[in-house]
Amino acid sequence: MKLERVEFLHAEIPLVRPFQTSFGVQNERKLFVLKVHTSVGVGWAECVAMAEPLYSSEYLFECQDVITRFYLPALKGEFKVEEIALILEPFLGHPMAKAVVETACLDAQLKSEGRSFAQYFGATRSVVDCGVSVGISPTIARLEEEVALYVSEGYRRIKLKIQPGWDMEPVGRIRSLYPNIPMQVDANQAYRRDDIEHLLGLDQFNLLLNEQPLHEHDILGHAKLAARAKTPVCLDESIISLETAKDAIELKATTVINIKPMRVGGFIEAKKIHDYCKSIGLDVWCGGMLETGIGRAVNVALAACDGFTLPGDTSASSRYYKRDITEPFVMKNGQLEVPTGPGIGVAVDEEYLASITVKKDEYKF
Ligand code: OSB
Ligand code: MG
Repeated sequence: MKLERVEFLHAEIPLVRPFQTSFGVQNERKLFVLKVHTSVGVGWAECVAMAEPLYSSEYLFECQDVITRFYLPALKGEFKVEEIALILEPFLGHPMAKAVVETACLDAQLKSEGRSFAQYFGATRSVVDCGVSVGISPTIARLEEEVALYVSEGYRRIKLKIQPGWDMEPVGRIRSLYPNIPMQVDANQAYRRDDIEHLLGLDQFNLLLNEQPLHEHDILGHAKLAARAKTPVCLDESIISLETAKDAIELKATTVINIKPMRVGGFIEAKKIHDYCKSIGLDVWCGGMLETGIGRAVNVALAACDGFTLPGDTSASSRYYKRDITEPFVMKNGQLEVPTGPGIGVAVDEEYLASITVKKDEYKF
């Protein structure tokens, strides 16, 4: 295929409730969407980088900058979608920026072939199990209310965000209210090696896993924790490629992986991590970044592959937004349906998107 023109759309969508993690509070999603016009048709993708470099080193406007300055010039002329990662490899880092370009081109390609992302991945499920990620609350009572809502809606797994000062007490409270629900925690790197002894306190709560408790570069620290803890350690931020996944597994720093496709440079790399983990019997689940329907659709398609052994952060649109920018993902019986239409399989509500767009740029070849 050949790229002809790329549109960069920036929008803001309020979240249904603030989402607080150890790195900050999000009241709205700053959305950055790529619409690529190619020789085989139009493709869409959503960049998951946040407005500020708080979850990872990437941030929105840097993504647009690296894409316009380096990636698009390098993609001038004919290429195959499967070659994009190799063409962009000399430009170090920025996996989220690379991922959004590759995913938009892949959407255009698959649409032109009449194939869905799920078919492309070789996915076998028609529905995926939903987990939900619950932010840090102002009070334990408020946390109880929010969790009660999600449990009543049918979520099959609860993930609680934690940080120093918000860990044993809220987790213990929710566990005592729901003794049997699958539960896990995520600190987004908020602890340090000195806290390992303290983190062993989580072992009493029968958790599925402890997600990224230490700094993203502290593989050794995670291995030290994993050697002592009963609760499996699950890396998120530290895993940015198949290579880093293999290394962390061999070093025993992780025994479960949160496969967040856009964090590892795109869905092709994410599928490789899935395949590798499946081949060695390691549990994986599909992470999320508060995506709208555009990004969620592809996450759900990937999560439909049979190596995903745990419910993902693949929640319903209503968990995040009053109005999604595609048809909403509606949860039934704790599951979402996998889109079957060509490409991402959902339609972008371009009128609504235009009405919330705050900035629009264009790159012409
Ligand atoms: O660490 O998994 C994370 C959201 C934004 C940034 C990082 C994370 C998250 C979530 C929510 O936990 C996942 C989702 O529901 O999309
Ligand atoms: Mg995480």
